[in-house]
Amino acid sequence: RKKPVRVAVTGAAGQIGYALLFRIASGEMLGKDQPVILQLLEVPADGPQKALKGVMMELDDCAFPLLAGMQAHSDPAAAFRDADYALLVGSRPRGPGMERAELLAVNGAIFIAQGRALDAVASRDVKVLVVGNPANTNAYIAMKSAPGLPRKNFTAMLRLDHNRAVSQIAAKTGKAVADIEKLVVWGNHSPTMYADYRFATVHGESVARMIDDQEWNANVFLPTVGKRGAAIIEARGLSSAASAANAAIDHMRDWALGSNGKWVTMGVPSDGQYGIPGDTLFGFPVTCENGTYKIVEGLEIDAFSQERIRITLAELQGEQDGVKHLL
Ligand code: NAX
Repeated sequence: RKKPVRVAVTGAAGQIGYALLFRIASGEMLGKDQPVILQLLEVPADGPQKALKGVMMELDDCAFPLLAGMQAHSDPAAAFRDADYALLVGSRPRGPGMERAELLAVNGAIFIAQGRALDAVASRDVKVLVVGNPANTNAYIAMKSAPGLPRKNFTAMLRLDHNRAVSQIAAKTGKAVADIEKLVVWGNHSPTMYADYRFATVHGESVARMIDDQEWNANVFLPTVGKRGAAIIEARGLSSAASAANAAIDHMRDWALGSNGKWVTMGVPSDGQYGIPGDTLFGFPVTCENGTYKIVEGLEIDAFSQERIRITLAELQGEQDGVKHLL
């Protein structure tokens, strides 16, 4: 029997948390033979702490064979102790009428504190996934606040955008989602991200050639993927939760257990690939093996793609410049 690993989850009483924790505890993230200890973080207020207790009661009631332990915390320094995995879901998303500077400042405070806590108490190999928005910039802040941990341990979630793009391509081509390979979403997790199917294939056949419609790409596909989050809110009255939790599971599973040669999209710190300045937390195509990811290099970037990448990079640099004075 394998030794349990410690999985910290923040925002654990929120709606993504509710769709996420049961799947982690059932082995869908780290494998059906890997026991887990859940270290759950919520804000100290009574309401969220009480709600968290309720979620833990339900986790108990599932009698998951792989759930080897469970803790509730209000202090990141306790929740992240010896964590092997940290899913940072809780954040302050932009509310109505909230200024950008205010958004960056409140999240700056949260992710500086959490980055420092990870630096102080987590496993040196901790794999960190930031889901809470603005995800790329929050991951950047946490990474910069944890100088004692390798930069590569910090990632942001673009997998939901990636999965949305795969699903749209499957619908357009009439092919199975499982057969679509080599798709990538470049840039920021925001409507500016660039979902790119130029390299995508189905059983070796080019998807771009199959579709052969640049007008559809620019005016239907990209806006559909980019505005999908808003469309879900419009339809459901709530933001994406189950699909976001599913993407977080996919991201961590592939990172930990490998992507079997397949490309997946992760937001990771740049080492200068594709002209993206070093440290920028950017969506790239990666492959994962033995617990590490590798950016797919050497892809050709045409003029249309260059312009889309420029736009999403400019937005991201604006966000990251906006928090530099805090770091
Ligand atoms: P909820 O508001 O349902 O839950 C968030 C929870 O986080 C709350 O229970 C809150 O008390 C807790 N929290 C806030 N600050 C915290 C802190 N400092 N430490 C610990 N817990 C804290 O939001 P939910 O729908 O679960 O979404 C969570 C985050 O995911 C939001 O920021 C949202 O914008 C973001 N999303 C990111 C996506 C992505 O693809 N990267 C997609 C889905 C989602 O929109």
